[in-house]
Amino acid sequence: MENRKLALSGIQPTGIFTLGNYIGAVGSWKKMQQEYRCIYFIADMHSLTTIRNKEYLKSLTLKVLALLLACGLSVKQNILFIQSHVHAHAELAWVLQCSTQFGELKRMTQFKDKSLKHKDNINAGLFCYPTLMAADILLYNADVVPIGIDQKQHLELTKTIATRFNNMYGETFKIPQPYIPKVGAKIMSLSNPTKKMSKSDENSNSFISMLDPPETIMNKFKRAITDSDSNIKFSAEKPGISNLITIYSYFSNISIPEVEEKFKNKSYKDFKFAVGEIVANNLSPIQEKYNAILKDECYLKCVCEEGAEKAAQIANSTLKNVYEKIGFI
Ligand code: ATP
Ligand code: LTN
Repeated sequence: MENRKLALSGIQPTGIFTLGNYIGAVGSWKKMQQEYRCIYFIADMHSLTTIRNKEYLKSLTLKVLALLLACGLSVKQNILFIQSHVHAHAELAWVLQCSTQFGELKRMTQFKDKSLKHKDNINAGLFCYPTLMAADILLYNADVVPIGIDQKQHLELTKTIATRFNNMYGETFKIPQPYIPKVGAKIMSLSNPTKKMSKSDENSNSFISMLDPPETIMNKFKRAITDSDSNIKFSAEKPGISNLITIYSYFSNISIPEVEEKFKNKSYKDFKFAVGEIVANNLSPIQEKYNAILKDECYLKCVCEEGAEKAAQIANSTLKNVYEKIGFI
C-alpha cells in the first residue's frame, strides 16, 4: 500500500510560464517528487475564461506540457495530464457550484482583478473559476497543493466547500492544505515591483519568460526597476531590490542574509548582472531540453494519453461516490 502523501497542482496554458510561476509553483512541484505521490495538470479549461483563440490555445497547451517535462517533472513517477481530457472535472465542478454561495465567489480577488483586466469578457466561467479549481483538487483527495500565494484564497474556499459538503452528505472529501514556498511565493514584476510577475502581462519587460534567451534575460534584469538607494538589503520599503535578492537566493540556494552579505560592497549594477547570470545559467539547460521535447509530438501525445487514463481512474471513482451521496441514481 502506497503511504506517501499526495501533492496536486495545475497551471494554466495562458502563456509560456515565467520565472514567477517556476519559483512559486513548478520548482516546488519538481522538489516534491521525491517525497510525495504527485499529480500535475495543465488547466486548459481554466484558461478558457480568458483565451478565445483556438490555434493559440492549442499550441500553448503543447508548449507548456513540453516545458513542464523539460523542467524535470517525471511521468514515470507521477501523473501528468491535460484537464479537459478528464471529464469528471467539469462534472464535479457543477455539483460543487450548487453548494457554493454567490457571495463567496464575489469576494475572490482574482475575479475582481481579472474582471478589471478583461472588461469586455466578464464571463460566468471567470466567476465560477474557484469551483472548478475545487473540483480539480477534491477529485483526487489531495493532501497538499503547491501554489504561489496568489492562489491561497482559492484554496481556502476549496476547504470551505469540502467541509460544507462533508457536513451535508457525510465524510467524502479530504481537506487539502496549501504548500506555499517560504522564499518566492510571490515574485514581483520587474517593471513594477509592487505588482505580481504575470505571464499575461502586456509588457514583456515585466517578466522573465522561461524561454527568454540569455541576452534578453541580462537586459531585462539590467532594466529592472529598483529603488533610489544603493544598499543591497531586503526590506518591505525596497520591493525592487528585495525581489532580485529573492530570485538570487532561490537559484543560489543561500539564504537572504547570506545574499546581502555576499553583495554588501557591490553596486546595484553588479548585483543585477549577477542575478541575470545565475538565472540565465539555470534556464539554459531547461531550454535545451524543451527544444528537443517539443519536436517529438508522438511522445507528447503519448504522455497526455497515459496521464489522462491514470487520472480518470481516480477521478471517476470519486465522482461515482459523490453522485451516490447526493442522490443521483
Ligand atoms: P495569468 O498571467 O494568466 O493570470 P499567472 O502567471 O498568474 O497567469 P497561473 O497559471 O495562474 O499563472 O499560476 C500557476 C501557478 O504559479 C500558481 O500556483 C500561482 O500561484 C503561481 N504563480 C503565478 N505567478 C506567480 C508569481 N509571480 N510568483 C510566485 N508564484 C506565482
Ligand atoms: N488557479 C490556478 C491554476 C489551477 C490550480 C488548480 C492550482 C487550476 N486548478 C488546482 C492548484 C490546484 C492558478 O494558478 N491560477
